Amino acid sequence: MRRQLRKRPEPQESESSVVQSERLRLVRTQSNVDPGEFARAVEVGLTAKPKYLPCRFFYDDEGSRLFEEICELPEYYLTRAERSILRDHAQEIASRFSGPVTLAELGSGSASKTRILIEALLARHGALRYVPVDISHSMLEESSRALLEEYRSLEILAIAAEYREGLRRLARETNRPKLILWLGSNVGNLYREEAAEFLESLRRSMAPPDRLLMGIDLRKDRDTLEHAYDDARGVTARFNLNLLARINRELGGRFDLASFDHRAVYNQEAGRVELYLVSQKAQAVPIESLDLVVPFKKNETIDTEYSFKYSLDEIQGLAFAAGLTLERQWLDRKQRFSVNLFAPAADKS
Ligand code: AVI
Repeated sequence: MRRQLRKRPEPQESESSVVQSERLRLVRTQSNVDPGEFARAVEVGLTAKPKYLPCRFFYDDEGSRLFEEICELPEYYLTRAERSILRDHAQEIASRFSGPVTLAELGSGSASKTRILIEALLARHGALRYVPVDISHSMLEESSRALLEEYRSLEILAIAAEYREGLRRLARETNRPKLILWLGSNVGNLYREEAAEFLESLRRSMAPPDRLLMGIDLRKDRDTLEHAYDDARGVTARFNLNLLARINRELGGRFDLASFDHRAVYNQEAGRVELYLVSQKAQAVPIESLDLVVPFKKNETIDTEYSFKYSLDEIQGLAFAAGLTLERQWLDRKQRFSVNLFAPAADKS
């Protein structure tokens, strides 16, 4: 079951670039937009056994808005824990570089936690080049403009692309050491082997002085985890159900959202929270533009997301598999979340 990363043929180096101002350049790779992709994934996933939908499709405008809301929920400790670690250690991170750096970020979104590092790096080195990579062109443009307003000595190259294409573009930024951010435990939405493989390709794009700063959520008790993914206000339920709403909006689906439940289960052995949508009854749902009717049995599930959690040993194992060295690791006060600084392993670079 493929979730976040897509394997595609190597794309042609085709990109369109718009210079917005002296301090802002936006680059968009051609393969960034593929209007048929969602339709194909829905057809494949809803005719499979068991049914599934890849979690990368959560993030249309409504899904991105709901995700921002999730990040502020009392039960979703991940964002707060990561933010507190960054606040406590941003200066130490900035001091690890002796001169100006390029700060790159994968899946930057609204870049809210990034500000902490931007400020520390600007305070230490005076100037900063920020290179956010995100699939959403509109989010990139909006957050880049806001950052440039706030920070006069900042320069931005914003890349609207998927991670792999973004990395290829990023590898061309060679004039300064890079600090690459991959925050929010986004790595958790990849299978463990996929995560190692992706990090290895990321490591191959790094030069010896470059560093990767990655937020990784930790294994912990079932209660804390299941509440984090099934909050009392039902925001995560709406986020999950938005996948069906998106099929209705974009593909002429006739899902009745009220007849599906949101379920979050911690699979302790695999160390992952699993999200499902569960059909409350036997039903058949037409999806017009796919010319498809999807049958559901009562209690039949659609797998929508796995969110892998790591032990400290598993983080070391991940680093080893990817050819990275864990240079420094910080945990929050309750030891729920980790922020990790990796260097390319000396024998690999
Ligand atoms: C984006 N990703 C790291 C989130 C997570 O925790 O796996 C997505 C999420 N799904 C439900 N709540 C948050």
